[in-house]
Amino acid sequence: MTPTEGGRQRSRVEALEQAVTGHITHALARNVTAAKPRDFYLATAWSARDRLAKYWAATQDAYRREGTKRVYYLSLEFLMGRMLGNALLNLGIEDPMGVALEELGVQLEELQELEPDAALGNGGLGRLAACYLDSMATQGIPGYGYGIRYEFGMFRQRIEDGWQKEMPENWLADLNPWQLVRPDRTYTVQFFGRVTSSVDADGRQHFQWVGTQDVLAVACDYPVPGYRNRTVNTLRLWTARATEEFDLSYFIRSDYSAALQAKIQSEAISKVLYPPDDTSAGKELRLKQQHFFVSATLQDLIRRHQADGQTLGNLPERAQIQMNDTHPALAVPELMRLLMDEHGFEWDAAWHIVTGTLAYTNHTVLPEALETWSIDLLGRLLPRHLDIIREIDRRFRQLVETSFPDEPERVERMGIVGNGVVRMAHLAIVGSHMVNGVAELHGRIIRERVFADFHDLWPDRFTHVTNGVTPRRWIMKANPGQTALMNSRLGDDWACDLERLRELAPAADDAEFREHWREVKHWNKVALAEIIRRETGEAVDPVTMMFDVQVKRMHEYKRQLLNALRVADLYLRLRDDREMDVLPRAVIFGGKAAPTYQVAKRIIRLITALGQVCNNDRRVKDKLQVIFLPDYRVSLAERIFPGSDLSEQISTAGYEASGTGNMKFALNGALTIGTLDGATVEIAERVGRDNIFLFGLTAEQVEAKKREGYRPWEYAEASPRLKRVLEFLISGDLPPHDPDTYRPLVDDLLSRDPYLLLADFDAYLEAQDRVDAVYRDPEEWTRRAIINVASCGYFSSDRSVRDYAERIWRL
Ligand code: D6G
Repeated sequence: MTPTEGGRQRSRVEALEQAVTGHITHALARNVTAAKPRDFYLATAWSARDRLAKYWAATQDAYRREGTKRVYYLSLEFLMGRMLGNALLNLGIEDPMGVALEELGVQLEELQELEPDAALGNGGLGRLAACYLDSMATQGIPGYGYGIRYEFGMFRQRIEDGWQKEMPENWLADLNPWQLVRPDRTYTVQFFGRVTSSVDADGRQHFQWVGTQDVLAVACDYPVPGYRNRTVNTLRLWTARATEEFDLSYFIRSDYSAALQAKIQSEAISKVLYPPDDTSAGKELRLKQQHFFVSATLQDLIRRHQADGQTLGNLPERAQIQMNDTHPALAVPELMRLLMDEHGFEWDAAWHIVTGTLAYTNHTVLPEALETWSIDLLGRLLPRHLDIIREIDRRFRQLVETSFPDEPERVERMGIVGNGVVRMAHLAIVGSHMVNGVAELHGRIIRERVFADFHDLWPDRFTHVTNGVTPRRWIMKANPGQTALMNSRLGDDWACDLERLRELAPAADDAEFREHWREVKHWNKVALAEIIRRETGEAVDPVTMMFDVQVKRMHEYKRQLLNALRVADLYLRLRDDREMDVLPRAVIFGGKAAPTYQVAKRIIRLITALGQVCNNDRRVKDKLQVIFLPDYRVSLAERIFPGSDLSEQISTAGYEASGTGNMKFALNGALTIGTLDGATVEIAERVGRDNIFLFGLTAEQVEAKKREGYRPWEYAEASPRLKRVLEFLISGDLPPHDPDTYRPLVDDLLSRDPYLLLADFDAYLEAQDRVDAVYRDPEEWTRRAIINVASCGYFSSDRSVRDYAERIWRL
């Protein structure tokens, strides 16, 4: 550092110190000497926000002035995680802030731990939304996230007697330093009521939605800083407020609870995130949430468009709306309604605007997750929308009939309204100009299978954009050790041009670099081991044990159960022969099960039971430990990926649309054992088949097996090891020592096994043996890990967002 640089650094530190102490004194009215860590956290966050605020206002002004097209990312879920570390990193003031706080006698690291995760999402879909916001801001794209500010986010998971227990997550219990409440952006959202019509002097029919129950949507803004580019975008989340604080007539009669009833009902809308994972939660409140956030968002963006001096006719040139799954699909009828009923457009002109503006991302091929709403419910809650949907359906069916004459079954299959329900995916496809899958394979599956009829009609409407993750949070922030090592080779400007990781490939053959690489991994494993000890009381050895990790939502198709069966097999073999020469492993699991998903909860119980038997058997323990890390969430994930050796991506081929955990592992130097599913296919293509452990049936083979009639019991008959494992599960040997606890799992595997665990079991064991062999050669393992990182630059969400911009948003 030159003397001038040193001087500049000094003055930055001093300015930050002043900012922090200033907030403690003025905003918290507290003496700095009496300040607690929580006060320092708030003051630090406010200091960061002050700096963001300046850029925030300037960015929004520039968007207005320059009139560039805006992108609206509508999502019921945003899994943002913690914001402080990210804000400091992106502002480029991490180091001086660290020094400033140190001089004030506190550690930045510790303050960061005080921030509750903003967990307004269930899993991959919500985290993807967060990564895309980061990437849009980093690339200077005028992107806006729109969703709901749930008072209670994703539940906190505890393990009690081995079972999952859900606790409410009150992330707003304390002051939230990031949010900017914007009462000046409040909209009325209507529900229920009825539709009347009138004819004007020109003979045009007009519809009025009357007698409605209204709820107010109040904006709450969160800054989304780009990486060191002075751009700050907005995440705008809506809170529900009652139109009248309370009904005064009841209040006067001292009936307080009746007086508050309406308020409670209205405000329930933004109370809690649904944790349905990917099954459709057939709940009225969920539908209310969807309409609530869609309506407020559309009103807001129309207002902004008009405030820019534009007429609505050119909305598609100035605004693109990306629907993250079908949860925002009511945007189709709601935008039609706003354009026709509120802004006087005719049907055709309105439809042109709607389809020019909207695009839809599909995230799942599970049939049970394709959202539908009963006509009764939708018609009661949103009568005008149902009318509009029926009219869209009528016109659409006509089009299909003309395009495919004499194929009435096809028309029926493609209908938006049918069998008493509205099919939201069909509504979203018909109302969009583009529909995309989230990985290459998934794109193909929706074109050829799930939405084949639609693809026949509109081949050009379908595309795919492979998911990505932000390297700022998932490499730089999560893994400072690896970042520093990479900087030593690449300089420090690879994070916004991740394809540059390629230049790391030659380092894989550099023994000294590999040595450093192993050191970094070692310390990351030490840190993870410490978390494991704190959270579970178990001591895992980062030196002798491979950390073999599967973290993600608990779901049958993700096959945590297959992993558990393999663990059980290893345990049984070790019990027979304790001298057996196997690679010592800590098999680590993390993930939440939807509270009503009994099978998934039973699988968690099985994993914790395996932990009880392995970790308490002194002679097995050195070779096999099983850990279930409770409360998997973004901030925990940031510690897990860097500390992992092996990434388990073992879903049934054809079921995982993309996955993003697979990318985070690979970019943090873990090798993957996996099936050819989702984006793992593309990881394999890039890292090369020698640098990944693939096994199991392909998507085509899975389909073929199902077509031919899959008989899982034959696999159990044919594989003695598999048979023994299944018998072990119902032997009563496993805690809680009741043979019936795991019997439903075993019965289902032997009779239906819809996700083909038994068919892939032997291949999985064989692949794990290959893992063992390579891990025993640390030089080779490290070489492959470096190659993995060097080959995965493609999986930056910056690239994904560029693909969206080009193929879908036409920016
Ligand atoms: C954010 C930041 C603030 C800006 C505002 C614009 O709250 O600086 O003025 O967004 O909001 P709209 O006027 O676009 O709704």
